[in-house]
Amino acid sequence: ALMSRVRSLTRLKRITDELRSRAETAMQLVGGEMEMLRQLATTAKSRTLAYIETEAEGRSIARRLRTETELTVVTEPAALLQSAGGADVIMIDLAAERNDPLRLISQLRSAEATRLLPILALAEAGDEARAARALELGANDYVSRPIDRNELAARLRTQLRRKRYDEGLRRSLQQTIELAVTDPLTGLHNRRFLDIHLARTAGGADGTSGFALALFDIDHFKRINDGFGHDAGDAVLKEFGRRLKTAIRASDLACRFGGEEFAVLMPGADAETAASVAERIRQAVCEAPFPISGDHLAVTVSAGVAVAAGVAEPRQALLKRADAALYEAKRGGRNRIGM
Ligand code: GH3
Ligand code: MG
Ligand code: MG
Ligand code: MG
Repeated sequence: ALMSRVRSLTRLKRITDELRSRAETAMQLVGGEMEMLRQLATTAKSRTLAYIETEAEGRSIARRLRTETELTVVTEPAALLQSAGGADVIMIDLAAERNDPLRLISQLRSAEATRLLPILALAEAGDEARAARALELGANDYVSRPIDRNELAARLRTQLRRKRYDEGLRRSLQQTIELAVTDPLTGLHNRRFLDIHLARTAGGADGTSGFALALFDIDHFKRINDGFGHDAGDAVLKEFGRRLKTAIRASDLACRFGGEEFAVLMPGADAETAASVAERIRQAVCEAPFPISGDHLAVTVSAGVAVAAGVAEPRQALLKRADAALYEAKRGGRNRIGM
């Protein structure tokens, strides 16, 4: 049982260390602070879901933990599996004869929704071997009968603290990743995100289905900056981002490529489809002036469209062709689509 406890704790530490290191690296990338980690103290009452074989003992445990957690007792494994996702901690009675509590632990560990939920086992007096087995299968800790109320409460709190800490790490990692792939001005994805997607589209399962890329560049954008100021320029970029987003399908990926250049990745699109999407965007820009700081600015955009020439084509080559097509559109007089 001691060895199993050590192994269980080692496993936990590995997961948390990995998570912390990723969160820290990500934070450093965007120059953020580990603020999330300092805000982990929380007073919200925890929810514990317990699978206890007999209702009488379930009631007794619930009564003794009343001030500690909001405890819901179920006497059937199916009921536990059904609502486990909403709990903070799971308690499992290893003495439950009718069903196989060890199997229940395995099931919780293999389901996505409960994979990381803290599991606290209740062991029979003297049945350390079974408790050890529970730890090996993924339980985080156990308490032996006769149950000492304070020990149970303390072990419960420990699991809860760990869960909140991990959740904090996970949240900050998630937020940092979103920041790292989002353009702050337009709220669209940025070039980093597009690059990741281009690489995936190349190597992914749908690598054989074609896709198209359209590059957009606002026409004479320097004149807008020069004539109306940089803030007006920024507002034009925002408005363009909105119109771009409105004109594409949910499965298309729009991003700010850099400066006043934008890109749309269209999975599954052929040349004709891609050209018509680009044309729709061009029209959405020129058909109505941009309402910017009391003015109405006439804005136009040019685009270059390229269709992936098969899985083998390097993504840089595709980008180059789209850029060349864009250059042709500019040379041809702007406010048009190049292919
Ligand atoms: P054209 O593309 O039609 O050839 O002309 P252009 O005037 O748009 O040409 P160019 O691509 O050389 O100019 C882009 C300008 O966009 C230059 C840069 O100062 C401005 N710019 C780049 N990023 C931003 C930004 O985030 N905000 C603002 N306001 N301007 C930006
Ligand atoms: Mg440009
Ligand atoms: Mg240019
Ligand atoms: Mg331009």
